[in-house]
Amino acid sequence: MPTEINVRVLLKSRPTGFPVEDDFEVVESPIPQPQQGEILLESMWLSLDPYMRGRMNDAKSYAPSVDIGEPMVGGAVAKVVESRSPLFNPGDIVEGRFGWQSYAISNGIAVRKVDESLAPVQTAVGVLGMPGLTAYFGFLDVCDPTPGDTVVVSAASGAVGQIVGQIAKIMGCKVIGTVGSEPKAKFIVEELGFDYAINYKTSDVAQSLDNLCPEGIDVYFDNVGGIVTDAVMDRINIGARIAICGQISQYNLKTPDLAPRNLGLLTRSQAKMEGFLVFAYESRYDEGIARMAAWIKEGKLKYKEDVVIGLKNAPKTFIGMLNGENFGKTLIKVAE
Ligand code: NAP
Ligand code: FER
Repeated sequence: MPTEINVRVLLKSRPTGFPVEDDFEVVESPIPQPQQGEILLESMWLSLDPYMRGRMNDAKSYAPSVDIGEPMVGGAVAKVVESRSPLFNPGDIVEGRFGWQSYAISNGIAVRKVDESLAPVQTAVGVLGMPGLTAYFGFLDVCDPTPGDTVVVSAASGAVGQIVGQIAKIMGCKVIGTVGSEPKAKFIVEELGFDYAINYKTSDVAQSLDNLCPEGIDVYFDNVGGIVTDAVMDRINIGARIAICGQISQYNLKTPDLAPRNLGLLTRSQAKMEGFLVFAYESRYDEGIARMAAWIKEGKLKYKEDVVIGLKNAPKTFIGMLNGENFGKTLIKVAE
């Protein structure tokens, strides 16, 4: 039985606009005791993801809000340190929604054993977990790519975007990524094999798209919304497919942007725009994990992580990620 304390990060107040560190409270509590049928988990890696911003609001969603005074929600990779369940043994490495805390109790529901032979265990919340599966199913299923398609992906160096662009290359597409810095632009082209990058903060996105893809755009995988999406939409081809994965440019606005008024573009181009949630593909996760793990082993799929050590750093790291300060999949290393 471990002797340390449980560090927990609670939601202290609901932000309006961008969250601030004071919206969170770091507390120390005793380590909880598992009851019959339960397991005690020591968190190893906490995933920080944009959807968590939505859970800080008191608003209708696919999942309930975090209550004030409760630990923030979040996926994590953890080690079973004590088991009173026949399904788990001490030492098992598992993935589940264990929240922003160093120890958690679980009844084992929605807890997945991590196959340590596939890749480093933290990939279970990265490329071989929720963000990677979002890229895999969102691109292959929603965008229905064909070799030779011109594909644009926004937030292209991030957890989801970096995987979308590489899968698009594996599928024989031409790929353009939009990013918010020069190092990110260089990285997606030179390290990940994207054809081109556009820095939306320093260049005219519309003009860059005209230069880089005069043939138009067949697939748009949208992670951001806002001005990048406006420019892409103006250039979609007949029969284009647009996956609305996320709209991060809108998550922290006090007053949301006007709803899109350019939907006539979909009529003219006979295009399909579809929103999706990765959870709809749960019955096919094993397929996505196996295929992406094989691509990693073959050297066809790379993944970049942005690791910050210590749970107490989760609030500022999360706020930084919403601001584009992360470079790759944002992870908190909680413990070895
Ligand atoms: P991420 O890309 O690793 O990190 C977020 C990135 O968003 C930042 O690094 C920043 O990159 C970019 N960003 C922030 N503000 C922006 C703005 N105003 N305009 C343009 N870009 C901005 O995050 P992720 O985990 O991969 O998530 C990406 C998107 O996928 C999010 O919208 C998320 O909500 C969505 N998502 C959806 C599902 C689903 O089931 N539908 C599942 C997972 C994630 P730059 O430096 O490039 O600006
Ligand atoms: C995300 C953004 C939004 C996400 C889920 C949502 C799983 C869902 C929002 C809602 O239901 O309101 O990144 O990831």
